[in-house]
Parts: sequence; structure tokens; C-alpha cells
Amino acid sequence: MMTLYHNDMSVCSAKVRMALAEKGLEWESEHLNLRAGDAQRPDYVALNPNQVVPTLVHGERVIVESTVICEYLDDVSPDPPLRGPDPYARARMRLWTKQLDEGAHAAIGMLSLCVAFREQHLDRDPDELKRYLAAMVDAARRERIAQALEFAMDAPGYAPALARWERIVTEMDAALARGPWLAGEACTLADVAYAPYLARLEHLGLDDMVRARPRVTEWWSRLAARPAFQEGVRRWFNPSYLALFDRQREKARAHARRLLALKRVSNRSC
Ligand SMILES: N[C@@H](CCC(=O)N[C@@H](CS)C(=O)NCC(=O)O)C(=O)O
Repeated sequence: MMTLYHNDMSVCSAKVRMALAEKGLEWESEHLNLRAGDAQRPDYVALNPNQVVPTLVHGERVIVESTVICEYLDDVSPDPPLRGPDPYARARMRLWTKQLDEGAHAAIGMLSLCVAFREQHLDRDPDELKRYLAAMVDAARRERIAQALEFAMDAPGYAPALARWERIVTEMDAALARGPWLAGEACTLADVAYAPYLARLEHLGLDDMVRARPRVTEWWSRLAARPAFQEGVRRWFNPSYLALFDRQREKARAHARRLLALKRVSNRSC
């Protein structure tokens, strides 16, 4: 039996839960409350020194990093295969997941913090928040939270994070012109990996970039209709987070429209 240490609204956890569901694998849930600092508990840090979810425990084996966990699941349970049918499809699949690990995940973190999660941090006891930030091993994450707390959507990292996601969605559009899934003919770990991120863009009101591209819209609705999306992602949506997103969404949408319009104007004048 596998045990997944995870969080309901964590995009990286949702990615692994969806992969587990695609594979039809049974697993036990150890849910962590990230806002209560559970990822910094010594017993959890012993499993995952990065203080992040998810972590998969399979017998004696401990596996961290959501991309690595998904590939591990595909190795231990190859049917149905989720890495792509041939070397080229597998290479394209990896390029997509690599991109998430190399900044796109941090960018969605920045957007989520500035639009919504800062509100949760501001509601915390200030001493507890100070302790949480001081104990954090990832200085870049601490900096993102500090920026979000101080500047919200005017944080210096916000516009670049939004632009990064617009670029990704543009690349998705080009990929989907060549085949029904991101890496070609088959649904792979690339599609699974991005599903929770597309849901997050929607929750944050930052999905104009998706809706402006019919191919991406169609792919996203096919992906969200998969039973594994329901099982691994939607079923876990936390109502208190959904209510927070509902409160913030229209402000974020209007702000993003202004930012992207400004970018288009400045691109034209260059
Ligand atoms: N590269 C890691 C990133 C994991 C990550 O950033 N997890 C977030 C949730 S999506 C987390 O656990 N944050 C800890 C916190 O908010 O205290 C992975 O893919 O597993």
C-alpha cells in the first residue's frame, strides 16, 4: 500500500493524486494543513526535508518531488502507460514537466499568493507567521510570501509570473495544433501535470489566456472531464479556499486584463 502525504489544494499534490487515479491505484491519505505549518513538523521534515508536499511512501521507500513521484508511479504500475508511446513523445512529455519544475510552479505560487493566499497569511497570528517564515528552508518561497504580503498584485514578481503563464498557454496552443494532447496522440503525465494548474488559473480569474485560445479551451475541457480529474483534483477542492477565490477573482481578472493590455501596448511601441 502507498501512503501519500499531501494537501487538498496543493497543485503538486493534485498532480500526483490525478496520476494515481489514472492508474487506478489505491493509496492512503495523510493530509497536511499547510497553513498550520504541518510541512515543518519534525516528523514530516524527516520524510521531506524541503518542507513541501507531496511525499509518497511506498513500503520502506520515500519519494519526494511530484514529477519524480509521477514517473515512479508509471514505473511501478506501467498500465496504462502515461509517459508517451515513443521516445519523441516521452521527450516532449518531459519538456512540459521540466518547465513546471523550472519556474512555472513557482510562478503559479506567486500568482496564488498575491491574489488569494496572502489573505490567509494575514489572518494568522503574527508571531506564528513570523515563526513559519523563519523556519522555512526555501528562501525563494519566503521572498514570494513577503512580496505578496506587502504588495499583493503590485508585487514585483507578479507581472512576470503572469507573463510566464501566458507564454506557457501560447506554447500549449502550438503543441495542441499538432495533436490532441500536449505530447502528441496520447494523454501523458504532461497533461496530468498541468491539469491542477489550469484549474488554479480558473480559480484565480486568470484564465482569459485559456479562453482566448479555442484549442487550449477544448483540451482543458477534455482533461477536466476525465474521471481521474474528478477523483484526484476536483473532489479535493476545499470549500474555504473556493470561497476565498470567489471573493478575489473579479479583482484579479480586471488587474490581469490591465497588465496584459499594457504589455501589448509596450510590445507595439518597441
Ligand atoms: N517541486 C516540489 C514543489 C512542492 C511544493 O511547492 N509544494 C507546496 C504546495 S503546492 C508546499 O508544500 N508548500 C508548503 C507550504 O505552503 O508551507 C514538487 O513538485 O513536489
